[in-house]
Amino acid sequence: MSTNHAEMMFALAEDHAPKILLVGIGGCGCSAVEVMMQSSLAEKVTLAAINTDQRELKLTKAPVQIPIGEVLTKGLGAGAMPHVGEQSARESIQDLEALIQGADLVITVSAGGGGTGTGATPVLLEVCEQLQVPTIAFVVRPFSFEGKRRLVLADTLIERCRNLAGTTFVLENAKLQQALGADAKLDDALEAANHYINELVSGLLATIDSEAIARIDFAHLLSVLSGKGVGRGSVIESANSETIIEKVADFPLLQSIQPVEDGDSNAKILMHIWAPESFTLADYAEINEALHEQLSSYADLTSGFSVWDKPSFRVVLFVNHIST
Ligand SMILES: Nc1nc2c(ncn2[C@@H]2O[C@H](COP(=O)(O)OP(=O)(O)OP(=O)(O)O)[C@@H](O)[C@H]2O)c(=O)[nH]1
Ligand SMILES: [Mg+2]
Repeated sequence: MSTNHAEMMFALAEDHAPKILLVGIGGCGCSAVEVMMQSSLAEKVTLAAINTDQRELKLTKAPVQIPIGEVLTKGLGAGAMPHVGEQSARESIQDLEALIQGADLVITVSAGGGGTGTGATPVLLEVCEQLQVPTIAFVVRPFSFEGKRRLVLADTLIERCRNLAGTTFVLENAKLQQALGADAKLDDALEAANHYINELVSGLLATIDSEAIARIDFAHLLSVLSGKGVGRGSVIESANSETIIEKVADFPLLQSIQPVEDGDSNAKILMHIWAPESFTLADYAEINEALHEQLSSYADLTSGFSVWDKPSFRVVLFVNHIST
């Protein structure tokens, strides 16, 4: 890919809008990008796909597609060998630099356990660090039935991302399996997982969306997602405003956080609520106050709100846990 291509993609962004690049790496990352191509996220960020496997890469239809390690792998994939994924990214480092150039934020989506995602993601994050571009990494952990080796490799990737990305969000395929039940087919589970990733990333960016009624600015988002913490994210659906407060306060994600002592928090919470049109700013203020009361004993809470055309509510919740 040429630098001009990246410049052209960014030139399409609204004036003064932050230039956000979302990069899917490897098979899982490319499938996630494929889902995002069909969603409204495609209008808000520049979607790019990176792979050693050229067939998977082309299937994404992403506007920016970067084959890596063409000499090393002949475009056939990294064969579940992370060192091949890593060397492939190094072989194509100039293309990666050209991709990142000019971005205000880079979000990576990849899975640990295979070769390309595990090996190439840290190289891309390193390039971002060198170019001083902030980063957020979404890392998928494989199903436990895929075997211990894949899980160990995924944990290695999470560790490497933690040292490089502003926040590393960990998504567990196993949790999705539980949610879908034992009868779910693998393809359906992966598809559902990719839609979930899309909802989480959309939720994260909704916090800065200019169409939101209550939103934060881009610099604020970056500050919440900095500190090299481990992030967890979740989407909570609710039929009415009363149950939101209950569901959020009871949420397991928040239970692992230590309550704040001496006013010093090691966790930051970012939350965005979608509500029906009938929902007023006063209603939002009420929910917000209740949540602040419940959660501020745990952490620093930032929230926003958008109106949508559905009768129900949705909350996207992120916790960035920074170890001290
Ligand atoms: N959620 C989700 N997980 C996926 C998907 N595809 C693969 N995975 C998971 O990701 C892990 C790594 O697979 P891939 O992303 O395909 O591997 P890769 O990075 O392309 O590695 P190589 O093919 O070896 O180069 C798998 O063990 C699965 O658990 C997907 O579409 N969605
Ligand atoms: Mg692959």
